[in-house]
Amino acid sequence: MSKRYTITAALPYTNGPIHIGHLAGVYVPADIYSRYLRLTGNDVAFICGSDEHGVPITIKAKKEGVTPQDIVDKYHAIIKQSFIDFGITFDNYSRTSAKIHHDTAQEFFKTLYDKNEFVEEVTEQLYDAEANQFLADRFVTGTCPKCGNEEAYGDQCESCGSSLNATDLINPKSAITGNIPTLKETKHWFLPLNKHEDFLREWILKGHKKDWKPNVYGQVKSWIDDGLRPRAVTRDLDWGIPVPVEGGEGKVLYVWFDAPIGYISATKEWAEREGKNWEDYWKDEDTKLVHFIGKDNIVFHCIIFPSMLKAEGSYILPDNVPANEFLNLEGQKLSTSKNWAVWLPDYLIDFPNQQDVLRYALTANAPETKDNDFTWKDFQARNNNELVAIFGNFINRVVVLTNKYYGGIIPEPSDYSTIDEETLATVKAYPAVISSSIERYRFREASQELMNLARLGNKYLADEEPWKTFKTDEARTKTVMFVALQIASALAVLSEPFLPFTSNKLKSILCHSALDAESTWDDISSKEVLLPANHQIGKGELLFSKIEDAQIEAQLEKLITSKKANEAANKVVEPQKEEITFEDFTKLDLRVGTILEAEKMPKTKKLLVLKVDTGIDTRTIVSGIAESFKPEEVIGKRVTVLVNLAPRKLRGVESQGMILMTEDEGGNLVFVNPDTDAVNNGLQIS
Ligand code: B3M
Ligand code: ZN
Repeated sequence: MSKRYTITAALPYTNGPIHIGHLAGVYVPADIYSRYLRLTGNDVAFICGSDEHGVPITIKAKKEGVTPQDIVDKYHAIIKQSFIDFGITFDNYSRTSAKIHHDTAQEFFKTLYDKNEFVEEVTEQLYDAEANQFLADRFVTGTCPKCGNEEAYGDQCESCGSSLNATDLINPKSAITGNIPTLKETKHWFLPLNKHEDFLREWILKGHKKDWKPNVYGQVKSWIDDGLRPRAVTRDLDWGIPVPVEGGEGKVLYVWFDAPIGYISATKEWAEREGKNWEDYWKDEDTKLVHFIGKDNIVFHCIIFPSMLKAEGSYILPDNVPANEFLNLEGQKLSTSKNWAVWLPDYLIDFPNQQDVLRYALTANAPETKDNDFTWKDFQARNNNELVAIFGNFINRVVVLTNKYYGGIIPEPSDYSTIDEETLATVKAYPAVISSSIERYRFREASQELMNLARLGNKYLADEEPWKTFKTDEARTKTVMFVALQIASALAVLSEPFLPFTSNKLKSILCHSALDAESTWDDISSKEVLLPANHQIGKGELLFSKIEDAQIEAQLEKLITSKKANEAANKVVEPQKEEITFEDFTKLDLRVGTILEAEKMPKTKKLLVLKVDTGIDTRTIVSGIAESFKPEEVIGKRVTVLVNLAPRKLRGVESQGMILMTEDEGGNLVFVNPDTDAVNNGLQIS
């Protein structure tokens, strides 16, 4: 029976492109779910848009010397295109700088204001006198009072997910000047979350205990049990949605107050365009509202936004918030600022038309219950061992043999054998198997069930060997090929949520559009025949291609290089050290030496043990360069040595001196080499 769904996906900040972590955490699962609901006959509004306010955007604009509008216009277009490129089928992808959103958010605020749902209060807030600016959100960092994370922001700690007031931070520091903030009075409007504690306890802790993911339920329960506090929903900023009430001059709505309302304004925009009633999707109790987010957004979608909706009084509440955990990359946290990421536009340059490979690899390894790690090796394995060797191989054999034996015309089967009947019965069960996983937001599991269907097809062909029976038993061969084609057709339909591009290709290879009626999801389990005899299929094409080791190596090198370049570009030049006298300097005895021997210090990653001819003697020097140089690379190198440094023991080895090093623009360690063919000798002080 058809139902109505409003599916939202977290609005990405428009301060940069999106990367694989965004896809894995939010957008691919949301798209799988939305595609599946449509395929099974439901009325779906799949909604998203650019989150264009907030401090990260003003920081980026300041850094680049442009306006915040320039930044959001640039990245809104890039992000919107990435979603199109990766087949994320939003019904509307809007933006919070749109007028319809400003109007909707201001109207929402005004409704709560008129209902006295806010507490208006003058409080002391963090202030940076040098920057002449209040410090909210990411304008201030400090230690999280809950978990000790030293990089917490003024509104949230990304490490433990807690929502914070800036004045909660321990040792706060201005992100603008680095100064320690002072306190200054200012008026804001607070949403008294404490007033909604009973409602939240009843609605979530009792109402959703069973069907919300443990990671979500657990976080929400801990916040409610800790006791909720009023949260400021306005800010002293100039970029954002103006506060629409008396005394709101120079103030804007807190980005996390306005952004979730972006789901509503984007639905309005879509409904107007499609001639629908937006209130059916936000105010009808029969509509199921599901928010797809990352775990750092749980507090906003399970505590703050529902409290806003409840206070406003006319909206439905989310039925589920299946938040994913974080995806790491090659063992390190994905980081926009450190450029430790795989950006979607870059991926498509290196792997053109291979969106489904990434969708599949990210789904099969999704951080659904715990943080997980994306590795290029796993990406290659998923593609080569599953998509190519199982799914693609099965389809290729079916299509090639049907063309080779029957000119692409589906043969008339004879009586089914037991194995045929068992195989077809198993195929009929797959829609329910995959549906069950999807409806419980277990997309990893669902993707593996899809691959099991492809395995079934592969095994059926391998066991029945039509290429052998073709010469000896024409009737049997026709039956086997007929059954295999039914499996291929089922894959074409059931793969659409996961592998939309492949599904389209396969449907055109099998000429689904020439059928009287294209098979639906439910047809796979109810129809006796999906592809009838005498139906003409196409010639076929390889659905997937092998990914070579060299391609993976290139990606790993690219990661390292871009991270180092980013480190160098963002390198903070250490201020000059305390002044020394000429006498101090004359104490240094610097020599040009030659490295005669080198070996790795056992059980360490960083240390090489060197034998160095200093011109005075040959001595042992332990140097922390093992992550930049192999021992054999440094033998024979002329180096600058500080020879009169007091000896010291490192891991039991006495080091008698110091080799001078510096870094190149890529952040790689390099020797401070005298630009001369000086031999082992003292450096003259000129
Ligand atoms: N802009 C994304 C984030 O925190 C944030 C989501 C808003 S959803 C209303 O990464
Ligand atoms: Zn924390």
